[in-house]
Amino acid sequence: DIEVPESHPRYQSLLTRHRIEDGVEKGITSPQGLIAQGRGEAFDYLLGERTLPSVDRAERVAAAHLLRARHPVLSVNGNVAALVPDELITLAEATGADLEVNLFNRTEERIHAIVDHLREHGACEVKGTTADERIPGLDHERAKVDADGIYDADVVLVPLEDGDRAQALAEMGKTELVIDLNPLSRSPQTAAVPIIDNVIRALPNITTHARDLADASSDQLDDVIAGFDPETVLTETERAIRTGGD
Ligand code: PTJ
Repeated sequence: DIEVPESHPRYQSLLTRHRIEDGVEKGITSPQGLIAQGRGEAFDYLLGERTLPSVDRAERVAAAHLLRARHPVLSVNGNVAALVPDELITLAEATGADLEVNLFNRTEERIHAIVDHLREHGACEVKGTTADERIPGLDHERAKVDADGIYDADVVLVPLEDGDRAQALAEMGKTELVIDLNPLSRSPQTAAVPIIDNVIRALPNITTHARDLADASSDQLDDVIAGFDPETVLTETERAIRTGGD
């Protein structure tokens, strides 16, 4: 393990990088995950490495969707498994969501490595190994999902998803909650709830909102969801990136 002094101005960023490197070494994260992380870091830097107020609202709406869902699923890829394994499990517990490993560069080896990794972190059940259904409109490997997981879900949280699959899931009628630091990327643009934030900040904050809303009635959850406009988040984050302000 590397030692990064907490006083270092880029402490969080260095720690994050180290987790991704570690993920690649363990066979959890794909080498392309390093490139994705670099891209994400650039956007995070431009956003001021903070959760903007409109994004915090989106995270509350995401929590309401997960609590309101018939069958919520958190999709797990090689980057989030390396970066936020504990936070994924905590959010799944707080909202009653399933965890399902679903990869862009799918290999059985990496699926199993991620399932084992999440189990080591305390997850009871992790889906993604059955792969007995297909998302229509995608090529074979990327279409694979579990029949009793993402295929059946009505609400799916997809952190760092590629645009094609985000669109294909939306076309199946699923409510998509997309975490992606790039507001210009196609996946947050097709999402019901675009969350333009680092997964490292987004997941714990969605959990905080879920706990806060735990006793809310269905009507109260619907009110949280009804007032939400995804365009506002995309516009405000893009403006913040361009101007360095809120
Ligand atoms: O493990 P796999 O095979 O499923 O592959 C996962 C990656 C992420 C490698 C794959 O889906 C991929 O190549 O994604 P892209 O097309 O590079 O897109 C990743 C998006 O996530 C980019 O828009 C990044 O800006 C964004 N991103 C990267 N790191 C973070 C992030 N968003 C939020 N938090 C981050 N830490």
